[in-house]
Amino acid sequence: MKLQWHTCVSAAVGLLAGALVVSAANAQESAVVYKAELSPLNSKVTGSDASGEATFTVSGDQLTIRISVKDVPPSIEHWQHFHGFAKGDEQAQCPTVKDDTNGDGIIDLIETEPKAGTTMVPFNADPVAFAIPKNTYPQSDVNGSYTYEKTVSLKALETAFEKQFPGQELDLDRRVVFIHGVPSSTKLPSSVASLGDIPAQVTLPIACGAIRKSGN
Ligand SMILES: [Cu+2]
Repeated sequence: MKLQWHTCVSAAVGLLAGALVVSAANAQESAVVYKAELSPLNSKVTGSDASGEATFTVSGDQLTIRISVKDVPPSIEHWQHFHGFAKGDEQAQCPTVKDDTNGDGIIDLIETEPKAGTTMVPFNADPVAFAIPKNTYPQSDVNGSYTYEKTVSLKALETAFEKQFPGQELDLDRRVVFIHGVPSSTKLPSSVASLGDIPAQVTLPIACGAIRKSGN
């Protein structure tokens, strides 16, 4: 009788533990996380090795974008986006020194395009509005750090994205994150190209990371 009771209790404890494990697994399953480890670009211009991490957490209809960087030029605004290919299913990649096709020692925005594609989603005050040249990007502090965090409706972003890039889906794991920007006083050779009439100092890539689905 005593033995039976004991068996019964341990079975109940076992069931409870099982239920806890299952519910923890469900909670993990409901959020999908993508990550990009940011590596420096054009350190010779910036004078420091920018680094950081971008995470994209999808939970139901919510996409939370969190970008944390350090060792970027201090006290200026930093444009940041994900870039990718607007046609086909090519995987965007971060550029390397080999992509400095004009050999001026600087990888400018235009030189990143064959590897990384085009500017897609802005991580500014309103990513869904797709206003790329808008001064609502984060500003670094005096130590050259900042953290950007924004939660948007996934559906709203997907709808706006398809309007901008017909036939394309967000496909985060085919994209790369770029951080841009050096002080406007930075002297750059005239060979450094930019987008339209936007100063090359604003669009100069200073960090990049490929977005990948996270293991956890
Ligand atoms: Cu960009």
